[in-house]
Amino acid sequence: MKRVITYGTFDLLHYGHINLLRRAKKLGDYLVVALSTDDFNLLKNKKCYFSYEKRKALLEAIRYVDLVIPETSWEQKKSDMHEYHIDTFVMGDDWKGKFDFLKAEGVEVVYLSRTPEISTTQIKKDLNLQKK
Ligand code: C2G
Repeated sequence: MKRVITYGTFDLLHYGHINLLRRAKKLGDYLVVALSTDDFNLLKNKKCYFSYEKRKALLEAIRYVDLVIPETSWEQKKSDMHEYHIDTFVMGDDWKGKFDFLKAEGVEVVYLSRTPEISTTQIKKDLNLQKK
């Protein structure tokens, strides 16, 4: 059973997120998503539209996702690799190189290409433009 993990905020869930999750799952048999909590998002300077609980419920409804855990800090990744017996760590390539240190924990580190043109920020901008 090959176990994969990825991290993120996943607010206003869109097809870019789904493309990432689908490809991440393809790298193994079991996909863990570490979902940024509302408090951690404040640290990331991200203002979420949906609360952690709502974002978690959306992710749990995705066929590729097997487990959602809270991401509460930048520092938890190393221990997560051992606690969840992870074989492969996956992130979009906007993070390329940033998490290579996890190789020292014995995991494969994979950066997958981001889906172009779509982002939560862009969605918010577009919706704002349509405001009457
Ligand atoms: N993503 C993607 N294509 C997009 C948008 C996002 O592949 N068009 C990917 C990102 O690269 C990331 C994942 O979807 O791997 C989640 O994106 P965000 O919610 O924006 O995650 P982020 O805020 O980058 O959080 O500790 C790591 C952080 O929690 C990552």
